Amino acid sequence: MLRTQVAILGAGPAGLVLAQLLARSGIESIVLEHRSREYVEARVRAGVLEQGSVDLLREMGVSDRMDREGMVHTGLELRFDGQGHRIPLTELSGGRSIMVYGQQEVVKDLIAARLAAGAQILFDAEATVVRDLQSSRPHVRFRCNGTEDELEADFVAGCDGFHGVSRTALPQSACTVYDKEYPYAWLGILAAVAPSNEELIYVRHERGFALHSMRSPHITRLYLQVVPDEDLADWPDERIWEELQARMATRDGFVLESGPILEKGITTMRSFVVEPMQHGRLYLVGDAAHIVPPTGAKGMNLAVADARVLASALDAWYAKGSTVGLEQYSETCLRRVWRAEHFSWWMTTMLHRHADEPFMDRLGLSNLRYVVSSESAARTLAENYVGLVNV
Ligand code: RFL
Ligand code: PHB
Repeated sequence: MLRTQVAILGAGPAGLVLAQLLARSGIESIVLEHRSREYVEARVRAGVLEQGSVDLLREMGVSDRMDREGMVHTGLELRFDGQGHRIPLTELSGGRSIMVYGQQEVVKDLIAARLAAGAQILFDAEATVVRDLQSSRPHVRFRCNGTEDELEADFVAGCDGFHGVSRTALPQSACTVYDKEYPYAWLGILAAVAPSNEELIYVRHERGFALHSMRSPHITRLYLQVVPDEDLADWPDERIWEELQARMATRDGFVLESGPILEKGITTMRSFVVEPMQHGRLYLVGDAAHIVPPTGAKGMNLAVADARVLASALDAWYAKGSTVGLEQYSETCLRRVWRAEHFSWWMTTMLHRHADEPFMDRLGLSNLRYVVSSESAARTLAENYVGLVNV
């Protein structure tokens, strides 16, 4: 049996940011991660950090590589009817910006920082049961290298993502789930080619949504709207490039550079929130408690924001015995979560094609026209996209 102050399930952005913040307050934790270190460091996911997440990574002392290799963006493009419209994010949000830096790079930097400080991250360790949540000594059972073991802690942080085990420990009678599925998915690729534009391009097209993003001056990240049960086998590389070319084309001859595809995958889309995000001494953090469709680039940022709130509440508990922060954890996080839920739903429905619901298509187009022609509508997009300070 292992013992620590805070048991953290999951070494994604939520678990790792929490572990790093706790360590800075002198609070010990052990992270249990189901997958191998290689696996979590290679998993391609989000790419956009809000200003607040960037500031926090700097405060936490893990920003050296991000500041060297990350790309600060002050605007993005909305493209429809074959024409691009730039939204000057920084100008419209009082000087705030976003950083384009891969989630797996954030994860690598945080793992390196924790391990260099001698912290314990147990990889290939799958949590199977979380119990005794109403006692002052909650336990986590886990399986590591074929053997069963147990971790005892003062608190358990469920940072194990949407498919993790911790949310299942919430009794159904004590929580409410809000869930919405979308009739589309994203086919995402990573290509060894320089980005074709300096900024992100969100495209609405008759054939479906497309997104141009990037990871470095040599690597482009691109997405296409597809159907949820799309078979990747039906998408040879040439078809992907043809579809991207068709959707991204502009009247003035935009050129999308193509190159070798390094990685491809399909992501389904959903909106999901469980309330409250806490039960006894278990606190859910990040995707374990909520999911947004990726069109607003909010998932990783919400995980980081939750971790910050929980770290500060635990710090107050250990330093002063104060329970106020812990009691308010769920309510505090949910305010930001619901703002991001709305923004992500709004961006998603505005930019995707709704094959079976032409009414939604018309609304989306009208909304886009409004955003690119009204400064207040564009400001609404900008301040949500770079991340609101107060929610
Ligand atoms: P994670 O990253 O899923 O980490 C959870 C970790 O827990 C482990 N785990 C377990 N460990 C121990 N025991 C168990 N029983 C366990 N079960 C699971 C898992 O192996 C994993 O390592 O959740 P976290 O930390 O809450 O972070 C959330 C983010 O990963 C997620 O919200 C974002 O990736 C979403 N997202 C985006 N977010 C943004 O902020 N900006 C973006 O631009 C953005 N783009 C995206 C995205 C997600 C995407 N996909 C693939 C869903 C683009 C895509 C395509
Ligand atoms: C990405 O770069 O992976 C990315 C960017 C913006 C999004 C989603 C994903 O909205």
